[in-house]
Amino acid sequence: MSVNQDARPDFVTVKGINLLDHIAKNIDAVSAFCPHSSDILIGAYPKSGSTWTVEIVDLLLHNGDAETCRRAPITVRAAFLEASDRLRPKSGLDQLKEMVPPRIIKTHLPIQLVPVGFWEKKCKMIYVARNAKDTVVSYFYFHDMNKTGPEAGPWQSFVHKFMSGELGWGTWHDHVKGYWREREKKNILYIFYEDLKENPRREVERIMRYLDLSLSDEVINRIVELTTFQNMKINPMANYSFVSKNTYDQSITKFMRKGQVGDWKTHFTPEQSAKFDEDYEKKMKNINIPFRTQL
Ligand code: PPS
Repeated sequence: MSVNQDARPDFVTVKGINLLDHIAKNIDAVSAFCPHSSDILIGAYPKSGSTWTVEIVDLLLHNGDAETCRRAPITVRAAFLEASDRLRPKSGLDQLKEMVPPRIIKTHLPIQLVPVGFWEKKCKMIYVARNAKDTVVSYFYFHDMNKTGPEAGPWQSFVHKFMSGELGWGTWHDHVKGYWREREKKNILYIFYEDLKENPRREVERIMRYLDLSLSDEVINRIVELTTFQNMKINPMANYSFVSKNTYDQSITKFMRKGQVGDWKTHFTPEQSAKFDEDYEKKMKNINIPFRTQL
């Protein structure tokens, strides 16, 4: 483990993956975590739609009851597995001790760092993936407003860091490939941000069936409505307005920023796009994950 001594939180490399230093310190305890078989794990590379998926799952588990799902901030309703107590009142692991299964657990860890207990207990896991170009744009803005991690720096160099795996939670390419390869063996439901945007009802129903739930059309329609970008953006229990400005400074960029597919087109120059695509082809060869960069 190599430690960066800079004052502002920086990354520490754990088994080849960059993690924020306070999360890296937690990782042995996280690896030893033993879930309950009814716990539901939601995984994603950062900025790929994990908040959206958590909100859908919480509503599914509570029969689409909006009031119940506003009982607490989303960070309380779903534990962030690897979070430390440095920036939150409690670490993810301490929070889990106080929750009653079935618990919703969110992680950004790549599959090789997921505690084996999840596979041993055959927990259900939903992995949400988003196309690389929109993910890097969202991640760039997030670095600007997230005061708990390194600064974004210029866009051009940020894209370079994304391609070379220097950002938190490692390379996007390895992340999405790792879960894709294991999805059948480990019974992971692999969903796409773009599919959720295209046909949210279809995807909510897929998640519902995977969770062995059967809800009425009326309830499903309500869940779809409650989890639109517009509605989540104004939901104080989902839009992260509950965290302090020292954590997320939303006067810079909102957590619920744009929620679009294809926003990358307003950020990449044609040259940047061509270079990114060339690198993508190399890293994603021999695997066919049906990502879409536009609808
Ligand atoms: S985090 O910080 O890694 O947990 O972020 P994550 O929640 O995974 O991803 C944040 C992006 O998802 C967008 N988002 C949504 N898009 C569409 N519909 C809904 N309901 C929704 N909820 C969150 C959010 O706006 C971030 O994307 P960008 O492109 O930055 O807007």
